[in-house]
Amino acid sequence: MKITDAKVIVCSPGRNFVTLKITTEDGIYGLGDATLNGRELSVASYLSDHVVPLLIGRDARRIEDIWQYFYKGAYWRRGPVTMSAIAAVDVALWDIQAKSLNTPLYQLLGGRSREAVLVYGHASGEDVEKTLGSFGHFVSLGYKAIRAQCGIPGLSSTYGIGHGGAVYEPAEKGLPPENQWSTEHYMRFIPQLFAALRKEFGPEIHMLHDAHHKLTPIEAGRVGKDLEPHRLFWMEDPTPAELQEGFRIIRHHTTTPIAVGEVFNSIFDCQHLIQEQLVDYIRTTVVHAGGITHLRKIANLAELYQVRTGCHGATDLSPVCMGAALHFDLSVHNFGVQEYMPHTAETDKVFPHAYSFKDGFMHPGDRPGIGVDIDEKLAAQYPYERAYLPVNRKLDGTLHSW
Ligand code: EZ4
Ligand code: CO
Repeated sequence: MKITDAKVIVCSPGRNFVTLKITTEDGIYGLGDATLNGRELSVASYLSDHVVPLLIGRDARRIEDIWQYFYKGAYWRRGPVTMSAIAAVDVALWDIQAKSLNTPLYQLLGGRSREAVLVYGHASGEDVEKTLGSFGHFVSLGYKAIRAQCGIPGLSSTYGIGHGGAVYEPAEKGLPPENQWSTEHYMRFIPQLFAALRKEFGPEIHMLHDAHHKLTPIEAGRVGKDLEPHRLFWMEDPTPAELQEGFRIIRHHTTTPIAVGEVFNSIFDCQHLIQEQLVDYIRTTVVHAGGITHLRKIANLAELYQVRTGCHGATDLSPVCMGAALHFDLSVHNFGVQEYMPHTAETDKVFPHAYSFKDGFMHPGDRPGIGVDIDEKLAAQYPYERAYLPVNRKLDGTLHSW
């Protein structure tokens, strides 16, 4: 089944997405997400300038071989741009393979390991009261797992907080906004937030929190310890993970479960974290970690060490990625939870999809392939708009992780 065409579609139905569409000689096509938030055009160029010319004429069924061809063949390995481009090719090929066999993708990945996929939603607010309100809204929608982020008293703005009741959007149009940070303010406040949430919502609902790489290992150990009475499902990205051994310090101080990996792009980024059992959940995702092919290898390594998956799933991962992730989640044995932020109505229209949400769980649907399509005519009405993630500065102006 020869590949006859491949094209990169950049569109911005509310936010930017990069999509690869691969077509074969018999007319079957597949889609892959290649969106790298805030650096979208670099992957679009990597694909159209350097990958597409090498795809034409190849046998679309040779998914593993094509993966290795682009990974080893480029000489320059890994990195978010390369791995997102390879992921887009990989997912498009899995989509084609499943469509050609007239089956939903999960059937090719070992079949269902569960009935449906537990997802967590994003509650946030400028203060405790608003965050409680937002959390309650997600409870009323049926969510069984909810992440809570809150504005910090004394800081003018914090990443991940929706304003005026709206959900937050990762990346804003124009140049990067700047937020304020103080670890001391945060550490004093965050246990109070979760005490209030537990008091209001009881012991059963899963509560998650994202520290977004802002702490040192020993600070993270302290936060984890202070949060222990509130039994979090996980504390995410407690410290930047370039320093994998830093997680050992966190482990020495707290039993709060740790999740990490949304910025990782290969198995080598998490090898020690997994093998030394320094984390509980690995958050690598389809689009940024080399597609279904590479993500399965990460999950298989994690399974040996009782580390579960918890794929990133914010709105900057397109519906194409969400669809692929749900097939992966449904099939992989050591699944933990899937992040889910619904896309806007505009985005959903550009990417019609078979996946659905019900009562806190999602299902990829049973359409052949990944079950996500693109309306190219509609996509063309939403041209690319420059947008960036924010930066973060400490109160004295020093640049900090966000
Ligand atoms: O910052 O998706 O867990 N979710 C997150 C997101 C990420 C963005 C990055 O593009 O941390 O808000
Ligand atoms: Co995160």
